[in-house]
Amino acid sequence: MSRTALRICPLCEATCGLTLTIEGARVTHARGDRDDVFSQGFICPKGASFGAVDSDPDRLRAPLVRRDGELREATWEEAFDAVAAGIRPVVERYGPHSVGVVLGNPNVHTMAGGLYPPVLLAGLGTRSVFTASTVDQMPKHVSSGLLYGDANAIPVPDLDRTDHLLLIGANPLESNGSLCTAPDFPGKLKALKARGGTLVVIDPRRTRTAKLADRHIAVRPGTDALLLAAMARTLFDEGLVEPAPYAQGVEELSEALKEFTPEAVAEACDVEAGLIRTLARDLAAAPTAAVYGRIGSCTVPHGTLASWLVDVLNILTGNLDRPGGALFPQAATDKTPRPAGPGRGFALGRWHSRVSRHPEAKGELPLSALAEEIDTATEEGEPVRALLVVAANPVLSAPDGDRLDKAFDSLDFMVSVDPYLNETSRHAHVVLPPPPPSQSPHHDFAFNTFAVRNQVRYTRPAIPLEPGRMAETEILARLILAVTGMHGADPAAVDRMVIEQTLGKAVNEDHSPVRGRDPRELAARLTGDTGPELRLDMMLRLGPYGDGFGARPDGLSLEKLLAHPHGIDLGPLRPRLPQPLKTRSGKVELLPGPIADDLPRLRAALAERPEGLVLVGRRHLRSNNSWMHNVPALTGGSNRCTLHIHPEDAERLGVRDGEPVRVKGAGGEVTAPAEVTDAIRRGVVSLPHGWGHDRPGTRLSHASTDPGVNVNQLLDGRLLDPLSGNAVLNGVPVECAPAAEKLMPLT
Ligand SMILES: Nc1nc2c(c(=O)[nH]1)N[C@H]1C(S)=C(S)[C@@H](COP(=O)(O)OP(=O)(O)OC[C@H]3O[C@@H](n4cnc5c(=O)[nH]c(N)nc54)[C@H](O)[C@@H]3O)O[C@H]1N2
Ligand SMILES: Nc1nc2c(c(=O)[nH]1)N[C@H]1C(S)=C(S)[C@@H](COP(=O)(O)OP(=O)(O)OC[C@H]3O[C@@H](n4cnc5c(=O)[nH]c(N)nc54)[C@H](O)[C@@H]3O)O[C@H]1N2
Ligand code: SF4
Ligand SMILES: [Mo]
Repeated sequence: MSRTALRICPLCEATCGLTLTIEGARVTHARGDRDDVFSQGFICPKGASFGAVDSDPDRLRAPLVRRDGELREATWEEAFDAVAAGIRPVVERYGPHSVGVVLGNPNVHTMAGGLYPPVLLAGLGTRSVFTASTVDQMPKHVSSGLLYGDANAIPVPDLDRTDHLLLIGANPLESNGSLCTAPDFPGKLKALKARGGTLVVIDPRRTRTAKLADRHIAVRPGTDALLLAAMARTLFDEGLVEPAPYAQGVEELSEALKEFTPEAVAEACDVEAGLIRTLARDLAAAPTAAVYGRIGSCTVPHGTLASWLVDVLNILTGNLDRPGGALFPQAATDKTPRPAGPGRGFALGRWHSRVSRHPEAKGELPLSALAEEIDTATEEGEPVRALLVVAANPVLSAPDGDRLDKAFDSLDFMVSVDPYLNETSRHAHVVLPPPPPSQSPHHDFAFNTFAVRNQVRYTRPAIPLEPGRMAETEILARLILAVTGMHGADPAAVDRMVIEQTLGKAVNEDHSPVRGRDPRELAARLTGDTGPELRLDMMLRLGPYGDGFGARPDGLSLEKLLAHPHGIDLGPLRPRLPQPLKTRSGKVELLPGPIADDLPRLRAALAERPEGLVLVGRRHLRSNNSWMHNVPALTGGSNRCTLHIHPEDAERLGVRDGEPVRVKGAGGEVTAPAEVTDAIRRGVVSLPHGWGHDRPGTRLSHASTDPGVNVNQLLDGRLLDPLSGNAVLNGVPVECAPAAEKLMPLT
């Protein structure tokens, strides 16, 4: 007997609705849900393998606890006892900052990850917080914080309506999009072209996305900020700047960009000055246009400046906040919008990391600094002695995994919340495995705030929890209790506390639909089968489309959402300014102080020309960072850990297709097979990340048969974008030689 159930796909940011076929307790098939209000039936090869990902036999079924040096299966009770006994003494003896927290990428793909980490961090009171954001999009948060006063106010290109799309360092045909949640991104790009629009792609590789483009510019890695600055300069020089009534600092911006003429940047970027002018003119001339930058523009030395310039170009051409341009989505679980007006602004560097004095950004320290925060003693403060790792695999995903390996081994205590025993979790004293996605409820707290269309969807677990399993929401609630000295309390108390606090605050807010009401009366009205559902109901009802607990009877609630299993469409993106602004001026602040202070560094880059090869990354459609190489259906073919190298470079170095190449960077050396291809520009080589599954003590039976190498071992962890603390993962100098030859040391 088979049945079907709906499940939003958690395997990338596109959030497609899936229809799962279920036999017994197993997903045997996945297809796109044609009635899904957002994805309308789209599915990619990865989503089609949902069943294989879900039922991977290597997924842990029970907690592991280290005894006599070995990780062994244990009961949940034993596991949480061990967590409390391991963490509390560290907090009590060395203070809260001695407990580090690492939050990885899948937290934005789970309900648990959306609801509990903020409570965990507040409860612990630690400043030792590290997340995947600082190997990813932290530059964008910082530029948004500075421009708009809100680090989470990230404008999204209006893919369905734009006339002109400029993509920088993004390859949505493989990644399916990021900070731009759009099911069928490839189809949307084709539709743009079919309606007469223009697609421009800036990428040192001729990617599948670049092949679709009307114009592809193979920029020199790491120089996008210069290129974008010269485009902005051109807009000023040629009188193409549109008035921006909500912005301040246009004159100052024009002055600050003076030196960045197309001629001045052309050589550094390796893009002709005339072409840069054309790019700027085309952008200005399009009826509507959107500039969008992603990983390739963020994970570079000038990541924050490039991220800022992306928005500057949208603003100067009048495309920010207009249909067809780049707009701020409004998610159903956003906080009740407050009236427009000056806010508190965005602060950077309120504290610093202990060892290298990196400024915090958004309350986080650079993931690249995690190893030194553990393994280096200083006069001031305590090192990190215990670590809670939730859905992260920094040994492969962050720079210098070998050093992290050693640092993790030196910890007093480490907890991993992870379905796999992998390169990182093998160091833990306790591993707490969440159930597979089919057994978890789903709502996209994070991605709906980046979606190209406002919509809301919720799916309950497609399969009931197997005996012996614990929902990840409950795992995290119990973890919070165990590490904050409340071990053994009812996990529902965590949800009750959040509900009480949130409603208590809402009834005192002037703009709230529940102003003046009794929070207990409101709490009693919440519906849902679980704590997380009650919280979702509360957020929906207080939110911008909510029923306001009766104040707006037609509005959203969980009950209403459950009655719409394929979701509720909330319409296209709409102009929202000035409401989202939280700057002190109440305006878009075009040239914020920290940005102006960073411009001299960009000026210095005008003269930089890398002499040798530089390394960039790449993604493959059937993969996802470090944790999907264990599913046979998704590996093989072109999804391999090879070094892409241009034929001319290969010939010069004596490197032959398929033969091993030694690659050496400032942080170490790896050997990978060469894949000679002219789809990469000369002087650039590419390795994908997330590989290197050859470490002992893991349980990844398929991944370890074709382990690949860890590209991040080549990186120097000290190389950061200073404003955001984001790791530099692209445009890194390397040396390559056939494996038999000896490499010269890097200078
Ligand atoms: N060189 C280079 N390095 C990169 C990048 C790059 O482009 N180049 N990209 C960077 C980017 S953008 C990111 S986001 C990071 C990602 O780096 P991480 O945040 O470390 O994410 P993953 O490598 O995907 O590892 C995710 C971990 O979560 C576990 N997991 C999977 N599903 C779940 C779940 O439902 N619950 C829980 N609790 N755990 C789960 C997996 O087993 C795995 O251990 O990597 C970064 N590293
Ligand atoms: N299939 C798959 N999908 C994924 C992931 C995955 O691992 N696999 N990871 C998910 C995550 S965590 C994220 S953050 C997103 C990322 O989503 P994207 O940003 O779209 O990711 P990539 O496919 O790595 O595309 C980055 C592109 O930047 C180019 N690039 C490198 N350096 C530079 C540079 O200096 N300048 C310019 N202009 N371009 C440069 C690279 O050649 C590459 O083509 O993808 C998500 N989706
Ligand atoms: S595009 Fe992303 S969300 Fe959609 S089916 Fe593929 S992996 Fe899942
Ligand atoms: Mo990411």
